[in-house]
Amino acid sequence: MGVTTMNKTAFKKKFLDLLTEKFAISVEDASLFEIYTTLGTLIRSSYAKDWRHTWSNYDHEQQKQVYYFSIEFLPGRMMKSNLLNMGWLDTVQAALADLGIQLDDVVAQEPDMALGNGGLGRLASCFMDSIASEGLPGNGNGIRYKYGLFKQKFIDGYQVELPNEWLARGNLWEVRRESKSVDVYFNGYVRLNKLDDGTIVPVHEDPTIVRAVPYDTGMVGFRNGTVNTLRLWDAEIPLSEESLYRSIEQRRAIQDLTSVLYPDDSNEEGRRLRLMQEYFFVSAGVQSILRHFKTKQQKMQNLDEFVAIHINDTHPAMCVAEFMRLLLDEEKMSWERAWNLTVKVMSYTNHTIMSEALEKWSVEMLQSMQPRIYQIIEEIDRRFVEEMTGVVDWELIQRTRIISDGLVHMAHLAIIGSHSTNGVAKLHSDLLKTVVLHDFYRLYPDRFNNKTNGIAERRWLQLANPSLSTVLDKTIGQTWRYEANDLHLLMNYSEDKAVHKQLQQAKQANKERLAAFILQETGVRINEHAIFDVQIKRLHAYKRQLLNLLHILTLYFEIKEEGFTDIQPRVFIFGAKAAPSYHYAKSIIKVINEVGKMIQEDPEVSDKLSIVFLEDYSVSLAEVIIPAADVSEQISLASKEASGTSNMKLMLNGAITIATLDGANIEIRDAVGDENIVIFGLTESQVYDYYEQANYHAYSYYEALPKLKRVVDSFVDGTIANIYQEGKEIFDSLLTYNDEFFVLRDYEAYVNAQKEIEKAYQNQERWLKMSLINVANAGRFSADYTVMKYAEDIWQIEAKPKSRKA
Ligand code: 26M
Repeated sequence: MGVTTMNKTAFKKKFLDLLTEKFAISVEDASLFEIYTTLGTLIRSSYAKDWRHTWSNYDHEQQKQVYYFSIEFLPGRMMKSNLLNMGWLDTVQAALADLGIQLDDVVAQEPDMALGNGGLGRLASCFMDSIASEGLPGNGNGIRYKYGLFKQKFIDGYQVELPNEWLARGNLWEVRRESKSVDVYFNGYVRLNKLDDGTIVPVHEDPTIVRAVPYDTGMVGFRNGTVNTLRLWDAEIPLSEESLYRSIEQRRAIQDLTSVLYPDDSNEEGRRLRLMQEYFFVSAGVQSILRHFKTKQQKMQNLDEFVAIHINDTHPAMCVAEFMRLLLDEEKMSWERAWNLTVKVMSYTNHTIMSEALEKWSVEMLQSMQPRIYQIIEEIDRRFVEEMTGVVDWELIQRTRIISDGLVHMAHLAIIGSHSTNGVAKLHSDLLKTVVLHDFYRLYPDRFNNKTNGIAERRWLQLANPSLSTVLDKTIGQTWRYEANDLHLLMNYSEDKAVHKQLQQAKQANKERLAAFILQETGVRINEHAIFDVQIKRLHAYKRQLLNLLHILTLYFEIKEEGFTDIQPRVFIFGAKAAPSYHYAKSIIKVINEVGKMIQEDPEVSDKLSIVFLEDYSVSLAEVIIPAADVSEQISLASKEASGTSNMKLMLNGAITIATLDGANIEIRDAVGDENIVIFGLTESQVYDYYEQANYHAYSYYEALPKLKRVVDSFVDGTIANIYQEGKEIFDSLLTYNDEFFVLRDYEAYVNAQKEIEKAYQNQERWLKMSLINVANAGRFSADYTVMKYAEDIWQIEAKPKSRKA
């Protein structure tokens, strides 16, 4: 790569030349956006050769590649991570400084690429970074939405959604590849043509044809010369004859196809456009894989030696049927051979146990939109039932078959049509086997496995937290920058007061940076020496932001009504978007905002407590919040959070976790030990006992605990202004509807756990040691290790031996 040989002088010359070429302007007169565009163009053209080589090497070496199909990708900004991975970051930062430019001002010009809702989309992007950084042959396949996840504003404390036009000023990183376009068929009907020799050929009659045009983005590996491809598809009107006569409505329908990302992060609403999106990127992706494969001198029968397809949640589950369709109808393969290949090629990850999120489509909708795909799914279902009949009992077959009660069950299709089903943390994978997918586990025990999630530690530590990174370099050397487990070297300094001091200073600098940001965004001046207590994740009842609020109100009343004075000052920081149609979640936002206002306007408490609910939580905002966090709130009801990944990011940045034994929190506890995390609340088995015995009575906790009663009453007794309806709604959810997520049950344990946090913080020596141990043990959650496990156990792909650039 020409990249690492780039020195400051050479860079400056290239940069200034390009600025003149592109804009005919001097650096003094250039706008930040012109500088951003110039730098981006230079970056892209500098990895272009590696991108081409990566691609042609995979081909030349006939390497097996994985294609990660995901309806969401959430990379955030890309400029700084590209610079880091190319090995350019320090050089460019210094060169620009010489020219009087701050790199951070330049990178802020880039809009976040927010083509995802939350955990699932961000995980896909962390995986793209790690796959490239491990030199693994892997590509992403998704949708190029015109509008990203909505922008969130608060008006009178209410969430308001605004469109996110992320492409308005163009996108530097993508390359449109017209020549790789494919056609995707919708609607119409299937005629089975019988040929003279008796073979039957299905013909898709009267289809609506949509042209799928790919936009490719380079995924730059960390200093290894690998640049993989993220391929996102856009829908266009085909230029063919008949389309000239398309009605306005038909044209609109095609443009709408890739227009918006659905903003629900768990509720399946079964909308027709969503189903169209799913088939669109599945068909385009699978067609382009097979088209490319056919350019190789290889037999179709050996396809599984060259291609792995990963189904990220059920949204791309139609990969199974589309792959079958192409092998059967286009390649004229026998059913048995095609099916054999399909199961070997496909693998599936489940991301949630919440039943509302399990996708089911009505037979009617799927059949009318995809007549041929529906036929194939029917045949997969028929053969499944036939194969299982007489082998297992009838009820089990009825519960696991793909089509039943007029619905097509997408998870069933994904499991039956693949060789691997994995959960995303140990507990989650166990629950899949014993509860959620137990029936399938009985049928296919060997297909089930765990792959605990991971995070791109380069982004979440090296990029987001330079202050801590510098301390690490000085203390343990630089190897942690590419071998995350080397963070463990920090354990040698767990008692070292000088290192503690440096960690404290780094944290303080990050807290000051966040405080300045908060002042600028909200006008609120927060106490920089308070505990920064952070809960950042989608707003959902099961994640229990409400429990956090009950604790805040408890502190409030202790100060106001019980005369407590010696509490450790705390700033409670929230970042969360609610799905626009999720009424209850929006009520929680409103109430948190009103409580925040009440506290802020009350001088008796405002120097001890404050709530900052930052608008428009995003990847870039997370990069400012996480390094400044002292406390990480991971308080979902045990069994509900499949893994969580903000828990890993916060731990990596030295925050102490207060958590239930849910998702990956359990593995974080195992990593740091009981003394370095605060655990509270019901366990998963206690939750399931309540379900079995149906003996939870929320009201009895309300009655028995005076502090809890005071807090819950405040939602309806006028204590908090402007929440008449929302307060009532929340009050009722707890008492009238018996508190679905056991908030009142876990309240007392949570308040006590918070006291433990406070006590630990007041002993800074102890706190800094805890914090250090968290950083030191976060290496195991690097997505580099996670994707290597996927590569070995599931995809069976290999990296070429590493040639790491210094
Ligand atoms: C469904 C239908 C319509 C529109 C959107 C959806 C949908 C979108 C995203 C449903 C679910 C979606 O994501 C679920 C998700 O983000 N799950 C989270 O995945 C993370 C990565 O594995 C885990 O860490 C989280 O625990 C899990 O909640």
